[in-house]
Amino acid sequence: MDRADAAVKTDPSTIFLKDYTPPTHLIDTIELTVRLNDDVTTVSSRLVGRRNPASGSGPADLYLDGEDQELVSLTLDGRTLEKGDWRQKPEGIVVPGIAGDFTLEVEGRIKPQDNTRLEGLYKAGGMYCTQCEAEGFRRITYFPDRPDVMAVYTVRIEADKARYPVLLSNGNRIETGDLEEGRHYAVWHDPFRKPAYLFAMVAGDLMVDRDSFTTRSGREVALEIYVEPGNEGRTGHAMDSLKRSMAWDEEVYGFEYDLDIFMIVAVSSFNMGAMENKGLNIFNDKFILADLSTATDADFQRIEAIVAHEYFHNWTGNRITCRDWFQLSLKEGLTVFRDQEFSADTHDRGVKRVGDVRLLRAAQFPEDGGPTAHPVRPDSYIEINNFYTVTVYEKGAEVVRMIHSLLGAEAYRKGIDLYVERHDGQAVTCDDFVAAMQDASGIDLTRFKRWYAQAGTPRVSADWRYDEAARTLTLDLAQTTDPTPGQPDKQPVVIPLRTALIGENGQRLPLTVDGEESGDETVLVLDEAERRVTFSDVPKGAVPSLLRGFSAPVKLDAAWSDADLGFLAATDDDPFSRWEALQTLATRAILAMVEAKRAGRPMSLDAAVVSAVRDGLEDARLEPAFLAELLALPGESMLGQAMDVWHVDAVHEAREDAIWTLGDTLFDTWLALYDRLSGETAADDLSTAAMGRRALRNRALQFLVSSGRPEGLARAAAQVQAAASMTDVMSALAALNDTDCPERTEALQAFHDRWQDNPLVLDKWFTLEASSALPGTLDRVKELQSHPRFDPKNPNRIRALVGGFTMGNPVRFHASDGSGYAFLADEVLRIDQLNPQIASRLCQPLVRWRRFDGERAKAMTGALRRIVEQPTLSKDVFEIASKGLS
Ligand code: 0A1
Ligand code: ZN
Repeated sequence: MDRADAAVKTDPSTIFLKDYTPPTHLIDTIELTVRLNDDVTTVSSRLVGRRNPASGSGPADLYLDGEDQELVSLTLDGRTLEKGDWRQKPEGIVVPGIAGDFTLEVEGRIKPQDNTRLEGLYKAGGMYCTQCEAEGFRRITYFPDRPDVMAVYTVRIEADKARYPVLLSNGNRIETGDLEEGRHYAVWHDPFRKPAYLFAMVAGDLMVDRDSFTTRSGREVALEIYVEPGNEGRTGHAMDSLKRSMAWDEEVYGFEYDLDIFMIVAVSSFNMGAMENKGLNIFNDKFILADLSTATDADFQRIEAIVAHEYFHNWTGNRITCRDWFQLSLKEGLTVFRDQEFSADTHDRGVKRVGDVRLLRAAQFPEDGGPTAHPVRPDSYIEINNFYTVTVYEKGAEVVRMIHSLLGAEAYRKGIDLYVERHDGQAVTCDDFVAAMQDASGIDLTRFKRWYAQAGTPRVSADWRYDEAARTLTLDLAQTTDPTPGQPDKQPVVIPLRTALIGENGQRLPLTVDGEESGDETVLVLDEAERRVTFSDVPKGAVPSLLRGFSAPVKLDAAWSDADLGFLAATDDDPFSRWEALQTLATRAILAMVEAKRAGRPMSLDAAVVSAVRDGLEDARLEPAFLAELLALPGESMLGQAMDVWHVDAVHEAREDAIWTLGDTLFDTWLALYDRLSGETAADDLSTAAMGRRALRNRALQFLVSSGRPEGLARAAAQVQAAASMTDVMSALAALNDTDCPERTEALQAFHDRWQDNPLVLDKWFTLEASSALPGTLDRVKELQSHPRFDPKNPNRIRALVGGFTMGNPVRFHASDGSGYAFLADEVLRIDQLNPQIASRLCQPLVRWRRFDGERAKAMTGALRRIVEQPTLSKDVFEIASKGLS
């Protein structure tokens, strides 16, 4: 077998958007036969294609991508091709001189059982499954593996009947039957043209949960969720989420499902969250399996959001797909925006927005300010798998959200309708999407499109003056964006700033903006470097509420005094802005403590924060879920981002001290709140309101434990023991996790013993162990790598233990002796040999070295250098580590 080992890539080439050319040939149909065997799996395909008129006429080379397989034979229009009739390329083959219609038959052999990269066809547990996005199909058979080649698929799967009774692929099952030697087959036909990345197949001994959904036009769709034996009975929440997603998409977007069957398969080894293959979504089982005893409220909500996301791709991604991978945000930004809105409509809109902004700031802002910064539509890549990023997904969603704000809901919906009318069945670009929005609304989005092309997080400054005599408030806005790699000069972007003025009594004031009456809330558009806005007839004491709802993905530096922030934290009716005011106040106070600590002065938390927290606790109007968010202090990495240099230890200590102060000063209030809510929340109530009460109760518990008083520890230990729900158990364990006490040790051990046979729950335990701020955690992580239930190849296990340490434990990962960095480099190099995608993601924390002091920066770059110097590095890790050093 000529296995081109995927690893050796010392000088990987860069692919540029500007080099895009249409495919030379189109493939209309593919008939694929996969014969699964324990040793060698054979794959035969029959492609019926033609010359692409958009690319030219006359003879042209047909390029077929192919990797990590043995090519057995090639037949063109019935004639077997000999060696000289085609050329081998490093990552594919070329069949020259194809001018018109053609039929190409390809025979190959693969070994899915040896596929540790989890791209293409592989074995997960006892089943076969596929992952073809972005470029996995080429690991199954030779094919023009690019999203603008869309074909109709007919797929025949053959396998041993006893071991693989279930055989699935996209579309409709059109034939089944038995074969000799205990084997059987199934044939599937998908009537919709699709790119190869949406192909999927599964073979296994699986349990199925069946239901159905009647579409608004009255068609009945069979719904099936497949899991491995032992996991049946844990798919109810996913099924319910699916049905609600289908109804929401009809109602809000007018999108109806288009096949007669929709299937989901949950697999135990998966590189990402899930995959939207046409009619056959494949999921990381972590995002399907849930029941009351094993899943937290956060798990339930995440499952719901991911099920919705993948389902929503049926229209935004599958019916209309991407022309090339630079356009990835066309489907991902839009689909994330859609799933965010689904969750907001389903639960609490304000809480959802706060959570989304938290993620954007914690993960996307650092990416946008670091060496791997790239635009929502990147210009170049070495390995496309590295571009499934928070920028493409989450910032991409913010870009769609801004279009929604600028156009308004009605014109946005018209834009969507026009987009579908123009492009259904096509592979298109972000420009096509924006053009539909522009044409449907009549709003010029030319300048807006800079959001797709320009990397970096814009900084917006806002300053204002009040003229008491004239009763005017003059607001000065300005924007800048720092240079990012390859983009030294930045242009102004179009920033919608949702704005209100809050009067002394806490009410929104009527607005007159530059002489025009504008209701009591307006969207100010900042599309130049600077803009001045004058509000007239403004009473004394009014405070501007800016960037309401986080209306643009920017860093706002506004001239609020601490008193203004305290006022907004107590009164602002926009949930995001209210939360933000308290966050900003707390950030200022904790950073002042960091300064004090570094200067050798005693630290003390500003009393303004204590009283803002007390005000929040006393505000009976607030929903518990929102209050739980309001009372959470900014995390360590957020605080680190607010500093020129992230002083890891001082930030950790200052934050701990701030939490202790709040826990201690307001102890009686927390205790009363905790005890009151304990009586009010049934553990099996999964309503949004009950989840909110649990969140608030567990926030109170966190402060109680942090106070260090025995009543706090006792309540946490009792909560673990009561084991009423996984949410309560996990919250109590998390509250205990940084305290060196017998309660912690006993609780963790008991949790381990109870759940050691459930891999997904045991992952929670691995993460708790890895994210403890106690000294000795790194040694514990290394010890746990030999735990009998730790599978060093399984992405979920790696993310739980190694990722739990490197991403979830700043104070130990960034130990000043560099031990955390050395550990990560070893892990990246180990995992890269097996699974480059996972290794490359794991490597990310090291590229942020510029944020740290000289000693740490040196140790981080040393670790990166050790990685880059490894001769058999994958393209994936090479791209990230080398950009990290540049
Ligand atoms: N399209 C999927 C995510 C996904 C992307 C890449 C994968 O393998 C490299 C797998 C899944 C989504 O947005 O959910
Ligand atoms: Zn997606």
